[in-house]
Amino acid sequence: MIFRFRLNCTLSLFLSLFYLLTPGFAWSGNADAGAAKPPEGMAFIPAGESLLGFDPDQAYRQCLKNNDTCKKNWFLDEGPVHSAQLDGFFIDTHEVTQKEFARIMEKNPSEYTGADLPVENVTWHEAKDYCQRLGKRLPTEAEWERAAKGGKDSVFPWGDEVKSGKANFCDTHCDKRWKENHFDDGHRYTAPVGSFPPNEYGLYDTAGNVYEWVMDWYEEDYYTKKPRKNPRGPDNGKLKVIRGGSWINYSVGVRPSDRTDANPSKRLNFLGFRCAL
Ligand SMILES: [Ca+2]
Ligand SMILES: [Ca+2]
Ligand SMILES: [Ca+2]
Repeated sequence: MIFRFRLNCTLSLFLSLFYLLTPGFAWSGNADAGAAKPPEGMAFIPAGESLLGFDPDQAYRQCLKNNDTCKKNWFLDEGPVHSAQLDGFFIDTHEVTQKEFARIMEKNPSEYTGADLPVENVTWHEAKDYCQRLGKRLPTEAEWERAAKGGKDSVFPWGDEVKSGKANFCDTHCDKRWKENHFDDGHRYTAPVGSFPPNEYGLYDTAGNVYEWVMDWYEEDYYTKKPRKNPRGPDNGKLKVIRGGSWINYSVGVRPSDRTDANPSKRLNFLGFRCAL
């Protein structure tokens, strides 16, 4: 017992010294280096097996709970649920803010202005450029979905039902005719990033606020191909994937498995991004 204790102490001391004396250890390899220390403002998502997608029929039924104009074909691109193996990676804990974007890009294209509001009205090309200038990149669609689910298989990151105060979507404050009057998230348009509780990985606003550009081209039936390891999307296409829903969407649109698309040159006042590494 005492011997084992001493051995553990010696081992701990050795490892502590190793970490202290090895410059940049946490950075030297790829993001799989165990519990690597995340750069400021980022979270580490460990390597692992991840369930991607959602049953389209269940998503359709979820939609009908709060709206009567749901269409089943909105959800077909989420099926079937399948498993994929992903390497570890870092991802921004927040959507990129206007203050952050303006500091690097020397402009702010957003419609709803405020330093801590998420940048919107950005093209996919600008989002990619911003991340690259910081030595980062856009997340892949699979990485984004794994990160947004927070290691859970529930319908929303917080559970299976919509609740007020969990995410910014088109609630009673929203000025669209499809608003869901029976929910109150406190925001008509965008909310300052981090206004709602984080998911299990410590990520804010993966559900709602602004949609987020990811790296991949969009293909409606991509999930039927069930790519097994580090999916990167189709080789080419015309539209890019956007994820997570926004202030303009039905609550069902802010589920972490929701998939939709946008033209990469398009500027939309409900579409922003976050970076990965
Ligand atoms: Ca709202
Ligand atoms: Ca978001
Ligand atoms: Ca969809």
